[in-house]
Amino acid sequence: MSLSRSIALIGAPTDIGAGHRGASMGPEALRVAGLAEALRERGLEVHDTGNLLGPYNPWLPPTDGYRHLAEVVDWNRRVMDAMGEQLKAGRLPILLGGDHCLGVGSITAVARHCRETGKKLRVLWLDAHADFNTSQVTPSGNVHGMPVACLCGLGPDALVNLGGSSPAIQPSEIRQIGIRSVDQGEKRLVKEYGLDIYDMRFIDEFGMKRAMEKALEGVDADTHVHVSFDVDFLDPAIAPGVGTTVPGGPNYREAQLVMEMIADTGRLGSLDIVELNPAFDDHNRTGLLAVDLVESLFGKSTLMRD
Ligand code: B3U
Ligand code: MN
Ligand code: MN
Repeated sequence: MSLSRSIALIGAPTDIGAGHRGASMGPEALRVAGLAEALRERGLEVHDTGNLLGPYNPWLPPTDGYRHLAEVVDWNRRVMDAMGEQLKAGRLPILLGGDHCLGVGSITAVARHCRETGKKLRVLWLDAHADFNTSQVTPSGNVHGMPVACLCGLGPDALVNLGGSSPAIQPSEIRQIGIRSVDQGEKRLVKEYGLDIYDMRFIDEFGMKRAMEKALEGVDADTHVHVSFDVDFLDPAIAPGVGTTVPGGPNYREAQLVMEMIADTGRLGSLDIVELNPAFDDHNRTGLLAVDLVESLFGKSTLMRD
């Protein structure tokens, strides 16, 4: 098992890239739901590094197709540095978002770490949305709808080049699972860039097992697996605590299977938990569910194996 036994929690309390306020409360909701304790229970060493500090949300309309671009860049730089520092120290960093615009900083750090250590990278993007918008095609200007495009080299220079070179990742390094909401112009870009997507249609037809087998194809001993877990991936019936619910997502059993199959690879190297929005939640139900699923991601439910 290559999994680091030492975990670092990094809180990034911001909703700077989102269309609803409240994801800024995500890190605390995950702590209150017992994330650190649950991981310790798994025999892992957990260092909660606390929350990063960044600019407040001015809640302005978009300019030139982006909302709060300068603040988004600022937060992402802090996230990139914090994730990079923990990876360097040999810890498995867990980013507690915060909205999904932070995936740019997080995954830029992970990609750089992989280049430096000669590892292959596999990003598993669990989400209702493809997050592949640009300033030209975005319906909202919200940067949480753009991080995958930015990572693939499509977006504002400051985000695309956050780590000093572009693109941060190749489209062939990412697999998207659970997708069911893609905007019109975004669809064209996703096809043009050849993203490997296991959408709800695929999951309905072939099942989650097949989707995950395909998404994990090629993951081997030299692979660093990064999971970017947008909580709106889950069906809103079980996970109401997100800003942008999309009906028809994975149910509890399907979500558990996703986590278990990733755990079975033993290659998890880093994780984002993003878009948890306590302002929309019911007594932290979604936060508790996220912790439950993360436990499975760290091997809790592979009861029959060890
Ligand atoms: N695709 C839409 C909505 C959206 C994307 N990501 C989330 N919502 N969470 C947009 O605004 O880009
Ligand atoms: Mn997302
Ligand atoms: Mn989403």
